[in-house]
Amino acid sequence: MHKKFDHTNIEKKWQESWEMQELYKTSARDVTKEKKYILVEFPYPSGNLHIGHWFAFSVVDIYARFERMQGKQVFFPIGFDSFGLPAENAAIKRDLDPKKWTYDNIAFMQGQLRSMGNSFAWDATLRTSDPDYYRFTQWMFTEFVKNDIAYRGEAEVNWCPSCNTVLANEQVVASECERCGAEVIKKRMQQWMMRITKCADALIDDLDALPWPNHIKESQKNWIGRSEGSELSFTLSTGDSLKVFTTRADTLFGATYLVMAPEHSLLSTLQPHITNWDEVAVYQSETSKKKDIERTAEGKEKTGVKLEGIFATNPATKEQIPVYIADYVLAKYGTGAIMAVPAHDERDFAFAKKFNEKITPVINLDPIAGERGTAAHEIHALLDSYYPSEKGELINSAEFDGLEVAEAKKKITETFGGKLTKTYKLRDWSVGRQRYWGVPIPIVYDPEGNPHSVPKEHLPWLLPEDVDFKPTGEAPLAKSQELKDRTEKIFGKGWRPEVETMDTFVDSSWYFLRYTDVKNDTEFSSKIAQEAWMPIDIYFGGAEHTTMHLLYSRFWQKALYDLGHVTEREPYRMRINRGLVLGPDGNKMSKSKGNVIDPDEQVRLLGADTVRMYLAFMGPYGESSNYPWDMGGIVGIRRFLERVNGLKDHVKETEDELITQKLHETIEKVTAEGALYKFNTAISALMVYLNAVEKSSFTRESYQTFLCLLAPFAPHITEELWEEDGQAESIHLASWPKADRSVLARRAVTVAVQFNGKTRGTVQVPFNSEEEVVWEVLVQDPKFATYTAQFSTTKIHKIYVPNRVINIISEKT
Ligand code: ANZ
Repeated sequence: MHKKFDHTNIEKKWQESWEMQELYKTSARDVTKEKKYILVEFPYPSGNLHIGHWFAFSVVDIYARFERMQGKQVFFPIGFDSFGLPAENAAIKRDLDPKKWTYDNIAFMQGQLRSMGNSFAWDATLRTSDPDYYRFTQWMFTEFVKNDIAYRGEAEVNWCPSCNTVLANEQVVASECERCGAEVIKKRMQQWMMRITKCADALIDDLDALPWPNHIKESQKNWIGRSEGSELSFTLSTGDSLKVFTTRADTLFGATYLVMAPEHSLLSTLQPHITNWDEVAVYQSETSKKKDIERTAEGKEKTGVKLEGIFATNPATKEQIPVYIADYVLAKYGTGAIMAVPAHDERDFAFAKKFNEKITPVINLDPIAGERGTAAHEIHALLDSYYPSEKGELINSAEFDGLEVAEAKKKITETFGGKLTKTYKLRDWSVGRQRYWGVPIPIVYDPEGNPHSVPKEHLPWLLPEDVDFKPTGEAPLAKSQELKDRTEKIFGKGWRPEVETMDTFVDSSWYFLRYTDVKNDTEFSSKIAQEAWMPIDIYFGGAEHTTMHLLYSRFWQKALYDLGHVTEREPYRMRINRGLVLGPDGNKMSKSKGNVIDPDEQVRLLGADTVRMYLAFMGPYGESSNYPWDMGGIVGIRRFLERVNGLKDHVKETEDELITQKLHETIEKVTAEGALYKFNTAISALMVYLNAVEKSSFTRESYQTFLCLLAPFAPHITEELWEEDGQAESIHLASWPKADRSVLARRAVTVAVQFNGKTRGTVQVPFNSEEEVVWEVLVQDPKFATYTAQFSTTKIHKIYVPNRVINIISEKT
């Protein structure tokens, strides 16, 4: 029976009650229980929770409650990633104070977060823009400076020549500055950097021990892009030596020309010898406007300039070969120069075709030629394509002919004085920003211009407030008189402060450590607190953070670990990515499309229980699929809860055996599916059970069990019904129901009956029956009489799949 309920009052009542009872407060670690540190990526205080936040937080709360009822000691904190550019942009646009804007938003969003009815440990909350948080961010930075993990070095940045400022990648829209529309150029500048590349191997190798989904590990590995190969040197006609990076040293005899990145630093040395420098300079300037992705796009028309007046010598063939610059070779990868092997590399092949360079196959083309090494050139002409050659034997390679690729890589590298190396796509992380609303980099410069860390006793090194942060091309902190005076007062005349702030990815690189010990004002987190809670048992987040945030924070943890400040080498034991909630039209929600679902409105109309349960019902969590919002679907969930609200009318002294069996099946299913984050199928199981009970009746004990199973999904209404049932203690402190194996064993199952592969009906037999039992039942069933009668004359055999199907096959005589 449907029974309406007043969700607004019920939800408010219980949210207040839970808070009063401090139900979800983090207690001291109880070692008799297994710990479960459940982390969700904390929100940026944009001002309003959208449906994606609900999807991120309330569905994970189902999991947190589920684990808690199963006897784990759950730690489920939430905070705010509250530094960042949007505050500054909003401030510029509307002439507001970014701090006020941020903290007002936080206050508002905290109210919205509470309306979810989540079991967050609010006592452990934090905001990364609070001085007592960022003083530790600054302290870590100074530790990293001391240990050469943070350093000042040159890096290529996006530069807006009109705003005179460095831009983050997100601020470059189609090669233009997001603010002013000017064309963005690449520029090399002195920057504060983090030596993440030093950890590249550990960041890849330590993934092996983690049970993360493979696709997440793979995208991290691809981002780091480790490649094992060789460095080989070529002597140029000028006497200079040019180093190339290759993963295919075995193809050295096929290297018919060299290509340097247009930005290669050796070019300025070679300039006096290059007779077509004008052409080179034009090409260099064109290249500087292009992004790496454009330069290396597959199938892109190859361009380049031959360096006239110089040549190189192939150390293996002793041939004189030309040298080019071309944008398909990137300055920042490997050595910024390559040996081109057009016979076996697709890009080199396309380039050689266009510039008419020689193509010499050096790997056996056997599979096509039929005979080793024959007519390689002709085959090439026929194929009109490069020939991929990961495996095979060498040809046209003098004494190396006949060697396998793998062996030849080593031998050729050794013979020609090269060395085996690894190279990575990952670059060091530049962390300085010419922005206002961020952590001030705790560095001061002495009168000679040398950087010094701000000592611990002066931390937090406060963000000055007398700053005009409107973009003028200068870092906003440079305009603070207070910061200048403060620096001179503490350090002496002529000292000046660093005026850059840190990238916000720094703030989110260690927040999970702080949660474990937020009130500690001498350390960022004590070893005791870390030993109690770290590592994070499961980290839920958006698929878009698989690379940057996830990698930066793993690096930060490793850097702290190497300095002895943390107990774990890896912060996250498990990682699950979620997808997106799409608009009802199946498109990404956006104001311009008018397809945005406002969670506050849904909560007002249908209640938080309905909204969270609907989000969980949309599809399996953690498969990073995207699900469209369905109004009919959410109303269906509300109806389900109204039926739950009327369920006690079905409570009787006794219940049918089948209902009992169904309950234990449901317990089993909800428990198993919930553990795999498949909350949608867990909810289906609860629905199936409800349907069965509504047609029959059940005992009070079964009613209570059902409420417990539903409690993580719909925490408010179940609590209300639990109280109505006369329970004194919160349902969320109840233990998770256990399926009774003996009941399950009694359960009847339906087995399909087939004769010669055709289904002719079904039989009911006890769960896990032996073949003989099924056979006994079916021969006694009159509906199969016409089939079984035939078997007295033919030989038969049976194929039986327990609980599913029995197939009786008659053998032809
Ligand atoms: C000769 C060769 C022959 C190559 C062959 C490949 C196939 P991964 O695996 O992605 O690391 N390369 C090296 N440095 C480069 C740069 N800065 N910009 C563009 N390309 C570069 O790729 C390594 C291969 O990419 C290297 O091996 C080199 O081409 C090219 F049959 O050298 B190879």
